[in-house]
Amino acid sequence: MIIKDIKIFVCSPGRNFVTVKIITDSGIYGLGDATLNGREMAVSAYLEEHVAPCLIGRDPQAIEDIWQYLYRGVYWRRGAVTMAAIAAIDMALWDIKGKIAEMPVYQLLGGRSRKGVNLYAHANGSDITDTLNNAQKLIGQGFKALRLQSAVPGLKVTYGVLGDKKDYYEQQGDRPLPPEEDWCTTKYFAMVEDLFKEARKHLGDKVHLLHDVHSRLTPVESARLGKLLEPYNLLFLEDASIAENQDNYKLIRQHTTTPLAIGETYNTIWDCKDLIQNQLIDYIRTAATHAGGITPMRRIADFANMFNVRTAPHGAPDLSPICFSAHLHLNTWAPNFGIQEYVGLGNEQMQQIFLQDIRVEEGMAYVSEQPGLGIDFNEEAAQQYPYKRSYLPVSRLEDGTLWHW
Ligand code: GCO
Ligand code: MG
Repeated sequence: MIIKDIKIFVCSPGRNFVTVKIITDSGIYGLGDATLNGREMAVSAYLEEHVAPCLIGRDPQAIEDIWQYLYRGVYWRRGAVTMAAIAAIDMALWDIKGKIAEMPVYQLLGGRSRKGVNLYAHANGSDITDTLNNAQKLIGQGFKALRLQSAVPGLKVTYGVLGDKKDYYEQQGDRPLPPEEDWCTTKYFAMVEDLFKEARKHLGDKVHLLHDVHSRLTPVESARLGKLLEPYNLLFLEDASIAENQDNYKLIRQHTTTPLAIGETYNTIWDCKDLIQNQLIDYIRTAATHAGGITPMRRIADFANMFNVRTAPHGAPDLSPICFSAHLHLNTWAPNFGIQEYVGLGNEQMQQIFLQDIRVEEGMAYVSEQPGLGIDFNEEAAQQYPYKRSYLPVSRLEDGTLWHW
């Protein structure tokens, strides 16, 4: 069997997705997600111009060799664009291998470790009451873990909370330039403890609560926040500080027992090596699409397992359903799986394009039993929703200084 053709699709059913389809001479094909929000066309060009020509004629079953060829072989290692491109190829090859073996991918990884995958849903709100009302609705739908985010009084926009806008695309209107948001740590601290105090009062002790800081705090501020939230028993505090310098987390860790999670922007195991081996975090949140595919996600999971770190893959709306499927296979297998972020199975247009049979019930997702990843891609439907240029926002402090978004 050889790789006969590789097609790259960029469609926008509400938001942009980059999809790779590897077609073999036997007719079997595989699908992968290469979406990099705000930089989609860079990955698409990388795949089209630099990756696809090198893979035509190769054995699609040599997943490991192809991964090494694209990572080690090119000299220019790592980086978000490169790793999203490699990720999509890797996912598509696992999909093909599963179809050849007539087994779902989780079986190829080592088989089932659990009956279903625990999810956490997002409860966002324009104020604390609104967030808690949304949380109650999700609890009513059976969710047992919730990420709580609430707008910060006095700021124009707060990450994770879009008010009446359904996504960041709508926020940009017809002028596709990065929207500008503001940040003030003092105003945030004035809100955040009340959010969790009220949440425990109204939602009780049984529901798991999580919170995303989206890298807005310095390490010492993160340490203070972790301590402040200890009484409310969070499942984890996500992205408290940027960890380009992984040592930042030593300071945070020394001061708090609130569990820590990070990793949604990481491209390789090297980005989290020190965090994991020094046990500075509790959950690693890498995504198959941004960390190079299923092959390295499996390595990260095994490495993390040695240090009592659990996996909690990123599950934002800017990862395609193909990535979500890949995560469900990894999560069904990984002995140290923790929890999966979940924002629904996509809008109506997405459901016409990405065809899947994932079941979500009572806050748990159940992986497809179809051979491979168990997801299909409707090319004609995708063509109806062409790419639209768009950006993620940027963030500035109130004096105008550019800050982490
Ligand atoms: C999360 C996230 C996302 C990101 C987005 C950026 O779900 O935890 O932080 O919402 O902001 O994926 O591309
Ligand atoms: Mg996040």
